[in-house]
Amino acid sequence: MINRREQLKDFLTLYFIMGSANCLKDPIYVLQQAIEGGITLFQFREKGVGALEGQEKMKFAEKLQKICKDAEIPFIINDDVELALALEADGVHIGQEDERASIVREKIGHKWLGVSTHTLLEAQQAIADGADYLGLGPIYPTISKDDTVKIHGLDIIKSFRTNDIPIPIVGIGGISAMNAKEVIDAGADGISVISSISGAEHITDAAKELKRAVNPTR
Ligand code: 3NM
Repeated sequence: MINRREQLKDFLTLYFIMGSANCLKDPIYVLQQAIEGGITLFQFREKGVGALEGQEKMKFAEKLQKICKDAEIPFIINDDVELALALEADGVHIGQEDERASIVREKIGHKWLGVSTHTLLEAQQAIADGADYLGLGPIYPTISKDDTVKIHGLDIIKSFRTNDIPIPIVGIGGISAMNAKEVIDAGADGISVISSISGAEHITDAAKELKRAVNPTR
């Protein structure tokens, strides 16, 4: 049997995050093209100006989930535990400002739980609370999240590794095909991106380029 954590680590290689506010083109098309380009995991993050709510959000999530299911790409929901339970999503991702990780863990049972962290202390707490993987950022300046405070650079990834953080970590924030390899070389198990895929002119090519950068042998 495949170890659940080892399996998750592979899925984290090229982790695409998107909501309707991030897309220049039809989000359905964007996700389909991103999958064709080789993304390994998808997070539905419906935030920002004009974000869908209630039934509309649910219907939209269902459509994206179906596309992921057909392609065997795990489907993770940002922040909205009730939606994740209603849709039987594969996991939930939360930030420090969201509901406490230990409470989310209780609610979601064995679904994957990702937590955004910015310090070693936050990481240790997230692990104690039951996180399966950590998001770590912003590594570089980002245009996709306006409440980020400090740019951490690669040093934070290295420090998580030298302090033996035992669960997979993904770098996030300003990652592109130009800098993705150095994020992996610093010790991340994968990269998560919004704009370098959702904002690309040629989405499939952009995803392929990122995949080559993080995973040159496959
Ligand atoms: N979380 P892009 S940075 C959603 O630092 C998110 O925790 C961050 O978007 C964090 O790939 C970020 O376009 C935005 O830079 C990532």
